[in-house]
Amino acid sequence: MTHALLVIDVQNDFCPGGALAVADGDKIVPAINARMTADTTVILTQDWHPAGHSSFASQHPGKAPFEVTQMPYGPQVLWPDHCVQGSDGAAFHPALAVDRAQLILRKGNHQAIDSYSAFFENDHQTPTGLHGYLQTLGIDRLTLVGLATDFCVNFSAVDAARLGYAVTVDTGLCRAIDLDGSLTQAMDGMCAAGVRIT
Ligand code: VGL
Ligand code: ZN
Repeated sequence: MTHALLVIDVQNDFCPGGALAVADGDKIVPAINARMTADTTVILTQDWHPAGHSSFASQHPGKAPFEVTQMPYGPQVLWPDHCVQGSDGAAFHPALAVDRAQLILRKGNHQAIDSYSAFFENDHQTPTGLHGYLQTLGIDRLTLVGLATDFCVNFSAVDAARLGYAVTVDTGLCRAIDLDGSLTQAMDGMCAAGVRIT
């Protein structure tokens, strides 16, 4: 088996009613479940922050959610508190077929650094371990779906392409935050990295 379906961050906080709700984030769940065919290796990622994480605007006096600040590793969008470890918001959407997953990869668990990508934290250096896992299994083709198109899906897809995987992002099974043109920028970046967009 050389292909895996990588389902990014389909969690309550990214769905309507959640702390960092993505419009229609919940609408993609049935179609994602349908893509988990019997012959597909399914990997889920889960945004998983400690309380008071450095990506939260609440930790930066004078800053509001969705403003950008400078971190030691580069610019960082500041978010509402979201996906706090063990909270309901961090749980997967209740309709997601979690039992089909072979691996659940948690990311963003280090206090001082955010991690959009499933492969590297936002310093683009600290690995999550996913590359080693996929290599060990001989997986070389990835299909990415989930939330949000312009952040965690985008960063994961670009990193995967750079690591040499054949990457497809199925945008019908993704939804975006779209902050100040971030979706257009993400699409351009993914195309430039050689990601196939369907
Ligand atoms: C995400 C912002 C902050 C995502 C995670 O899953 O796209 N976006 N944390
Ligand atoms: Zn996050």
